[in-house]
Amino acid sequence: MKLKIALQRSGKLAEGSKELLRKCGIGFSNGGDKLRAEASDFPLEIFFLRDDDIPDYVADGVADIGIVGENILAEDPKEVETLEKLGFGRCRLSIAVPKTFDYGGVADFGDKRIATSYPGVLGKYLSQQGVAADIHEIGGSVEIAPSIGLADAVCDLVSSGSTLFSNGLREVETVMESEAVLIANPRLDPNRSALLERLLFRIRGVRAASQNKYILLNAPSDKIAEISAILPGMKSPTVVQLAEPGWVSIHSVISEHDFWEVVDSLKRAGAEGILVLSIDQMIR
Ligand code: PRT
Ligand code: ZN
Repeated sequence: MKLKIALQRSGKLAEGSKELLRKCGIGFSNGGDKLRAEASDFPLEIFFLRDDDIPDYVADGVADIGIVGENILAEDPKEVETLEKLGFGRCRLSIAVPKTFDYGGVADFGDKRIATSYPGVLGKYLSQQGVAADIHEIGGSVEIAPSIGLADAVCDLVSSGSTLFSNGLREVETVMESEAVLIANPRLDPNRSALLERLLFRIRGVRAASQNKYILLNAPSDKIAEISAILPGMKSPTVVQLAEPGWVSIHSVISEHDFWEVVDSLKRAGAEGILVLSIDQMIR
């Protein structure tokens, strides 16, 4: 028996999804237009699909789990469980207006036409703001709608902002933030649930590793207590004697989030020769 996972075949989530499985130690052949692959070292069968179809496949049980953007689920909710945010495929659904639009606030969209592929999410957002705009649903190339006279504004996914910029548009409101998430069929049998738990354990290890760094530094022995207090580590820092008397090397794990603040405090406390390495796996 195998766990079946649905991934985007090509597009913005495809690479991140495959890379996540590989970092979990799961190898598979990625032969061009293949729609299906068997993992070589985990009981996993992989389906490569269009992203929009993934929630349906998972809800119907054709696939047990899948990776998809939160924006897709928000627009078209399906009977699936969201298990874990995956930290890639980050983007935001934003409203943008032509540079010539004299924008004062959301109320300006009253009676204006907004082109989008996300009529559901946008409609909910505007009604929460008490604005009645004319939402014009289009399937793609939303960014050209204002220049061809189809709409006054657009609501589309943005990551770097360069698509908006090169189409003379300016981002004015964020409707939602999104990233890739792992979803599952809510009625998995116990065998598949057990496989999913094994996979989730690995995914969490990969995620924790990417959010933490391994740090090594040299310090005078009389600073061990002060520096250890700054570096909690997984248990407590490792302290190793250096060949030079009176000096030690201190090793620990720190979160990427407060990395620079920690480094500043370490330097103030007398740390020297600070090295920071990335971590491949982290099992708590
Ligand atoms: O063929 P298939 O249906 O599978 O793919 P698709 O074309 O429908 O989807 P795809 O690959 O464009 O996006 C898949 C998912 O990636 C989305 O549902 C989001 O969750 C996520 N994602 C992350 C993005 C972006 N970043 C993104 N920048 N999806 C789309 N874009 C598009 C955006 O629509 C716009 O056209 O990229 C352009 C803007 O990018 P910037 O960098 O210029 O701002
Ligand atoms: Zn799609």
